[in-house]
Amino acid sequence: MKTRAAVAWQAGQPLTIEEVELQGPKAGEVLVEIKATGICHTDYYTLSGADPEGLFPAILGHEGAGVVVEVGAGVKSLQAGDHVIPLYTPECRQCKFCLSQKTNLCQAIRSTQGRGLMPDATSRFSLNGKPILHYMGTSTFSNYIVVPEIALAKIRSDAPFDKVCYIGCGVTTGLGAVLFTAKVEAGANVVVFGLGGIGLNVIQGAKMVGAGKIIGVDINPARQELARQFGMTHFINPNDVENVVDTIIQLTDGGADYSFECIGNTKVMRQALECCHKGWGQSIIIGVAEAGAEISTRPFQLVTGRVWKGSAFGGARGRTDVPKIVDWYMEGKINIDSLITHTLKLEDINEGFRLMKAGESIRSVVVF
Ligand code: NAD
Ligand code: DAO
Ligand code: ZN
Repeated sequence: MKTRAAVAWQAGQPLTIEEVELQGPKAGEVLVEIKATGICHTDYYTLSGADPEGLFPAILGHEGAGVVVEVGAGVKSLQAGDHVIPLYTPECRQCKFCLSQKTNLCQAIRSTQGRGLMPDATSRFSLNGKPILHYMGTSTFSNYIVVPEIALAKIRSDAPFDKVCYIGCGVTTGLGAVLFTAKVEAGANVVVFGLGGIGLNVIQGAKMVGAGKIIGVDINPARQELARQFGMTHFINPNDVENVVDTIIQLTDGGADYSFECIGNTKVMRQALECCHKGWGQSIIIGVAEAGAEISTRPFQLVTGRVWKGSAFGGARGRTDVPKIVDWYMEGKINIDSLITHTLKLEDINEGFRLMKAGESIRSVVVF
């Protein structure tokens, strides 16, 4: 079949809208009509050429929601008409990683997904006979996609696609880092570095669990108002204080119980660790730093009890946790609508990237 898609031909170039050839689902695969997709910072990171594993030509996008059109042989858990969110972190429930219950990093299709291919090591997308690669196993900038069954979360059918698509990455990454990775407890003091599409969801998660002080740090003062609506109690603009770490230590009587780095800046990662409380403070790295970057601190920071952790997709097990997060949205327990600042047509997808780069949007959503 043919599908409309935004194709990334090479790093640094705008996407172009094409009628792409899409092969149907093979065994264990599912054809999905994508109804809406968010544009995430990570799509920009890959398109910019900064991602050393970025492959071209490819169809980017990893934050979508849609409807199952057809299932391949052997698919048991889904049928045509089911509403789904594609998962760039699948959940096979059989690999060593899934069975460990210690991580959400399912490895069942990792090697082919990392090469932009389906599990049989081929692409379902092509144009003029030449293959176009998948991206993060999802490629939600295409109106129709083929995805392995283990990379689809089935969600309730009354949830609006143009809002819950954001649960496919940003919402789950932020909330999950608080709930699943850090397991923040009520009353804990939390510091969030970077108040963008991820950081605001960390704030929302911290508020949800009843955190004490929720301190936001951002160089963009315009982020303050929305962050306060989501539960931030104190704001620090690093440009207005002499030393961010000292300011946080004073505000929290010795340091944060939990800090979250939601920028991808290795210098800020160090501040996020060093503002943590001696003896128990934990710092969670969410931001993706530039290729080859390294983090540093004095080892004594760790000897004296501070803990450095990372979080991918919020530590969420997609098929298990994503439907629950959709329920929370539908029950009014979390706010997504205020974070979706722009809704665009596929033809205007490059405008979505411009808005992100200019810091003018929190989330732009493309509706097909
Ligand atoms: P964003 O651009 O919307 O937000 C980043 C925020 O950081 C902005 O408000 C910006 O003003 C602020 N900022 C920039 N430099 C700063 C500094 N030096 N000090 C303080 N604030 C600063 O980005 P986002 O969509 O929220 O994504 C944040 C990061 O998370 C990116 O690196 C992205 O790739 C990564 N990410 C990680 C995962 C994961 O699973 N770990 C998932 C999605 C995104
Ligand atoms: O299992 O080795 C692996 C890789 C899992 C990829 C997890 C990606 C999370 C961070 C990238 C940001 C995604 C939007
Ligand atoms: Zn697995």
